[in-house]
Amino acid sequence: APQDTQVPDSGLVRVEDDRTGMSEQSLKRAIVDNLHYGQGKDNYFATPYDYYMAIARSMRDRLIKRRIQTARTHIQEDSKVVYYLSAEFLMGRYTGNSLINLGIYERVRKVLRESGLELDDLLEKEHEPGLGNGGLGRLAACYLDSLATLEIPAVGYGIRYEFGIFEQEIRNGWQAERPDKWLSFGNAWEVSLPEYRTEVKFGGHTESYTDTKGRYQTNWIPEHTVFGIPYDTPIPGYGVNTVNILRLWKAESSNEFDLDAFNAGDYLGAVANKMFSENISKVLYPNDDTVQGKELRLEQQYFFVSCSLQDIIRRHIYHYNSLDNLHEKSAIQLNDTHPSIGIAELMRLLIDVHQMDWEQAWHITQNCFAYTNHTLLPEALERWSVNLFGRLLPRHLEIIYEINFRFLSEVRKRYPGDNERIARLSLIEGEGADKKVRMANLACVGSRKINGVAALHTKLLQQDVLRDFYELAPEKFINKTNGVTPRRWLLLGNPRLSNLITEKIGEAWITNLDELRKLEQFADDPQFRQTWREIKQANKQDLAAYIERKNHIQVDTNSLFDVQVKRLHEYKRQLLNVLHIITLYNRIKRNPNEDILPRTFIFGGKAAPGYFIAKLIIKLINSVAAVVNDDPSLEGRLKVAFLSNYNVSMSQQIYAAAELSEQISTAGKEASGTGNMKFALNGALTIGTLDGANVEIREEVGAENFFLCGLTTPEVYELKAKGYNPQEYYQSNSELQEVIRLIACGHFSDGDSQLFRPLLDSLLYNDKYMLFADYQSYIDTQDRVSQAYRQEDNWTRMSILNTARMGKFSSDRAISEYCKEIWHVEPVPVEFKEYSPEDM
Ligand code: Z15
Repeated sequence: APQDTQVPDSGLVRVEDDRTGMSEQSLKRAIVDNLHYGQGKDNYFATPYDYYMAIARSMRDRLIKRRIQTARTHIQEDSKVVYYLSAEFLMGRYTGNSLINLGIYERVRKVLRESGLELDDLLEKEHEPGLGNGGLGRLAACYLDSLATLEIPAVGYGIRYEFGIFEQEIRNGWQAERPDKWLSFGNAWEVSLPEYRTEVKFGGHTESYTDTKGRYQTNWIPEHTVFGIPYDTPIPGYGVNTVNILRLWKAESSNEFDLDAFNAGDYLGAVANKMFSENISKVLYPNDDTVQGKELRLEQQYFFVSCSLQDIIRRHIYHYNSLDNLHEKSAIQLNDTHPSIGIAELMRLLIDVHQMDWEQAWHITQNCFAYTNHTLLPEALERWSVNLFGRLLPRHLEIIYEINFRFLSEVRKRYPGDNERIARLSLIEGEGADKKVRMANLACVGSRKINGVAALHTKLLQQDVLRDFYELAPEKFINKTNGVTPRRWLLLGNPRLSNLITEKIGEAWITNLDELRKLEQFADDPQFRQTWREIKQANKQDLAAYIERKNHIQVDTNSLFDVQVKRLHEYKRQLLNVLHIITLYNRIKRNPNEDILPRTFIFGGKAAPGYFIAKLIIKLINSVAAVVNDDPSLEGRLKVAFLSNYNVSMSQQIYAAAELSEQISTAGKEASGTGNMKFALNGALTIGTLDGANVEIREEVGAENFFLCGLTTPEVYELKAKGYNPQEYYQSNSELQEVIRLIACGHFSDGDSQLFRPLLDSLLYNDKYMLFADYQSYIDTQDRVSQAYRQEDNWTRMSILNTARMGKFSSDRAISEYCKEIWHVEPVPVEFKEYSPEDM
């Protein structure tokens, strides 16, 4: 278990300590108090869930006290605030993380043990908040942790989805989705603030008029309005008093609107309208790295962005009594284009509601916003049909046309007659009925800074996807390689390894991950290596027990744990991994005595419900598993396990137990990846392509400690340009042919030769992601992995060096760069003050 940091324990108990005290006695009293008065139970009636709630509430009390102090300090110091706007926050369970960040995990564990309760079991009762799809949402969560730890005033703004990412079940090998009813047993962590509810308009039309000062004004008369109710969750920093908030908006029907219908006698119609409004925050769209272009999605985006900007403006005016300095006191980060409608919305609020003139409003807007791009995939770029856009947000469409008119006038001056360039830069694409609003172009024009999420990704943005914008304003572009929080991804997720590290080098690594370098000196120490191995072994045993319980598969904990966990997507190439498994299977079948390294292949990840090919890949993995796991002639040398419902909590356990990390996307397709960092931090070695942040991971850990495979990005481009033909690779590779034929003849589908045809056809006749081109390189590299794993001592050495050299990939490093180079914000330390009578 993690070590506690120094927290005050006076040993004395006072009544007010029930909500703030950190002594064992105070904590015990607090938990009993919350059990009684929060859950209405005593120890006779209380269920494990009641105990979980009591612990969570006891931590929430302690955080709220610090939150109040934090908010006061930020106001007293006129601090500039970072607003992180994101449609997704994939937070994972809060309670363990709060115990860690408060530094009392061990103490609470001890207190509970004295009453025969096991903290770790109780923490598992928390329903994980899964308000995100994958990398982008989890990055937002890591960044909130680092912002608070670095004592930066910050608010995360998003949507309080009633249903988070669906729960995945595997039925007969296929993915099935079930709704994630995460709120049905209550949420101990949120506090609602109905008094800060915010009105959002939709539809209708605009009217222009001249005001009493003779100024031209526009009035938006909406078709209907919706309320946003804010729900706050405290976000504690590690070992500091700063507690920021995550503010999520829930949609509720507005009463005024209902009243009209009710008064007109249309009771059922009014209730139906109410349901329409409340639909907005109902469900998270389950697509990752693709867009669905649905009206409800645009409603969600505008809804939370409008609520958030109105909230920012309300507090700014309350504090400064003017909006002239808004951009000096706020930095608004757009997490992808999902909140980029905010640029038009801030213009509307400043001009139409606060009567600012265009030039000043535009100056403030451009200086408030910065935009993070997360993808190079064309199918992930948001483009809304002008028709739909104008119907839902008529005023915003006018504003976007005006921004575009002014922007293109400047462009024309700079590139006279270059009409193609002007068409590419325009915020509007196409002609006539299928005109589209390009949200990435809006984000670029309206932001002061534009960043990619890994060095290679930023370079490709500049050369490719956003090339015209880069040529126009190169000073706007900046790279911010992603990072992950060492609190959740090592301290909380891998207590055995954290304890060893702290024992050896002290605890400074927790907030200064570069300290891990000090582990290098032990890389050749036999005793240390031995302990390092024992820890991985223990983590593997825990995971093996989980797999046995859930999948009823017995895995050999001496086999190599070869893991690919991430969203299912063709470009991530889970299918290439499967081709390798079948290759090994064929080798054993060909020669039963072949000396093959025993491996356990572990998969996890969700497919977007409408993504047929991704779902078929899941079916293939499970079909291969069914054949391979039960074949006695393999003598247990190969096992395949697809773990259903992969989520943050499960991933913590998986990273701790992993030995080989599969990062094999087609070069140039994965913007960064962040799982790659979590694996290496926990001592797994990477087999990977030169894609996204893999490039930088390899630089840091050293080429000799990284298993490189596949084409590089320039090679991919070249091959595509000269006309890639998968047949050329197929016809000359007999091992590959054998693999494809085995799938094709129905070996993994009870003789059904049609089931996997769509996968095989796409490989043989198109192979958009060039699996065949990389097949041989991947297989050769996997063979090197097998040899290396047999050199136990050297493998352990490489594993230690991977962990030791992961300092760069802390989200603390990433966030301090954002603070200095994009947001221009400074830490604001917060003092802790006990209650006093003056608080009344
Ligand atoms: C998403 O999770 C990512 C990009 C997107 O455009 C969307 Cl819509 C969702 C991921 C990238 O695929 C991944 O490479 C990156 O590490 C992550 O965002 C965080 O930047």
